Amino acid sequence: MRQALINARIVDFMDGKVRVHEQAALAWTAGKIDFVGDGSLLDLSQVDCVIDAHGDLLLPALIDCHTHLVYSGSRIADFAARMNGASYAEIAARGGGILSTVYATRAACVEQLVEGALPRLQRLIEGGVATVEIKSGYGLDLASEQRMLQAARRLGEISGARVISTFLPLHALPPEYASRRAEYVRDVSERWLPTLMDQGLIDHVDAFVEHLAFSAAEARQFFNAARRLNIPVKVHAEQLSLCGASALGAEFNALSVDHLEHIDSTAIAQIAASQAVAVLLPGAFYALRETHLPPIAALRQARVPMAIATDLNPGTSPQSSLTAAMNQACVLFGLSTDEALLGVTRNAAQALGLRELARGLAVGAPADIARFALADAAELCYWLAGVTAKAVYRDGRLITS
Ligand code: DI6
Ligand code: FE
Repeated sequence: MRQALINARIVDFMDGKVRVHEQAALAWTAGKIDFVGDGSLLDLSQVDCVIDAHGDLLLPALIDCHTHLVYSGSRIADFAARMNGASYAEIAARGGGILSTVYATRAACVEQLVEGALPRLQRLIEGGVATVEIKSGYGLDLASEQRMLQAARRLGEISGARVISTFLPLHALPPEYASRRAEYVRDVSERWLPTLMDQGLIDHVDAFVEHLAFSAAEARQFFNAARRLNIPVKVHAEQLSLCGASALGAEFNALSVDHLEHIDSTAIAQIAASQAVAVLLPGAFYALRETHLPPIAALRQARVPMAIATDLNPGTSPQSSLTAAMNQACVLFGLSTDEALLGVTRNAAQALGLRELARGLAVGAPADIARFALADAAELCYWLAGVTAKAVYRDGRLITS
């Protein structure tokens, strides 16, 4: 069946310049775009289902390339403690923080994980998203990491969104390995990774490189194991301090290096010489009241592609609107609205290794389309709390309206 959206205003910005094509139409068959352009050139007798867009904007559906949206339990007490002056590290030391989410997540079965995460995913989709990356890392034992990754796969099936799943065992050291760090890194690299990969549960791997998490040397050991299995790498890099994570990312040809508040000019040159996308996570910067800004001007000058993601997680970025993250990237980090648009489409696709999606609304590309009843694409960045899409299609199938 061939479908088309007509009377649309199609926003094209894949080369970095935003243009709006008025009176445009978009058609697709079997999930692939086969026409995009002047509405008068589309032969409607060759279309089975015509939808009048009534002048709405059509954009490539948005891509949230960094989330931790599968988890159980609540971190509201952590938030309250932070608002009373406690730091993220203090809260972790007194039993809150990542490990409290780990205990709650370990106690949940796959169905409970799915039930808890689905409303968060649904809100992302309602905001225009059709592709979401979901990380593990709150299980931290083989069976619980497996359940998290199974929940991510299941969420993709239920919601219709394209879910990319990332194995993140180096997120926090689980208490049962407290005095056995080296053994933990070896177990996740040599045993858990191949096991979960065999089960088809892993698309990418990631590691949280930070003083309060894992060292670059520990992450290197894990990434070497991933390389042997041909699994692409991503890395949580220089969020709270400069730890050599982006250099490690460049060394392993990472798809992306994420956070980067504390990256320096040497590391920027290293990632600029690699394929890595710089994924900016302004939600965590905002929620933690960070003050050390990522060096956007230097990243821009080095022509490092920049993406924006929610980092949706219960501890440091409780937000399920990607357009709100675009607003934060503009207001807090100084991105232009055009940069923010590229950051949730083309560059976010690149950060997930999704070449076809990086082409945007082009003939032959997947029909991943977001429809917004807005006057101007920059309005996606304008509203503090984000905007809602009128409809979202993934591979030509409506996933919300
Ligand atoms: N960086 C973060 O900010 C989150 N994870 C990560 O690798 C924190 C996750 C949490 O506090 O639950
Ligand atoms: Fe994260």
